[in-house]
Amino acid sequence: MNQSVSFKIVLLGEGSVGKTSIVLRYSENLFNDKHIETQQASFKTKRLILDGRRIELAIWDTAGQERFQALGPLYYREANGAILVFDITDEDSFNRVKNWVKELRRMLGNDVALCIVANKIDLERDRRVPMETAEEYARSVNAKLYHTSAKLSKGIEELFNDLAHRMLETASSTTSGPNTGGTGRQRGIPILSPSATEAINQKKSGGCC
Ligand code: G3D
Ligand code: MG
Repeated sequence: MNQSVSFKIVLLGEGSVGKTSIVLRYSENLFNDKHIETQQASFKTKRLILDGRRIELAIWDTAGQERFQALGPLYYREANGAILVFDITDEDSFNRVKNWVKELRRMLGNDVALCIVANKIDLERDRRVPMETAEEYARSVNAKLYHTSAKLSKGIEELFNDLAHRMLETASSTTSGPNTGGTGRQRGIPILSPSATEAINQKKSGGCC
């Protein structure tokens, strides 16, 4: 089998939209009804095989900095994919996603694969963001819209699989070599900084996060 390819994925969105729950559901198939205190900016790794290629996803969750408007480029730099989450029962959270899209496009260009995620679809009766509005918006910014419920485990696997496919395509279509993205980012090769590697090792050895 080919060499393993690593991608960095970041989760963004207002506090309480379900970012940590989505990561937890995908990485450990868990849902925690009790409030999940995100402890530090942390990431989980997930390995999968797609089209015969070994893929390693480094999935970054926030440490709750979004509550203080304190998430900056350090968090999302070098991301190959971004998952922008809103809560379908909260219109403000949808507007916040629009701001993130602008910022990511400005800072990372078009090479970053954007997924807009309408989470908490199990609360359909309290929906405040019409599905068509979200679909139309996603199309207008060349992002894909996904409908998920971390609680009921709906749409999560599809979200990450689809994103992994898209990142793989972007990496493969790089004609000038894997290291030379227009934004100067590395694409389709290991993206782990020494500190990130340390974090992984910590996690493997039962460390926090
Ligand atoms: P965040 O990481 O974006 O801040 P969390 O969000 O994952 O911490 O989730 C915030 C709250 O939303 C949590 O409830 C969590 O259980 C709930 N939640 C997350 N995903 C879903 C979902 O798909 N459906 C429903 N109904 N709730 C969800 P609490 O009560 O602990 O604040
Ligand atoms: Mg969180």
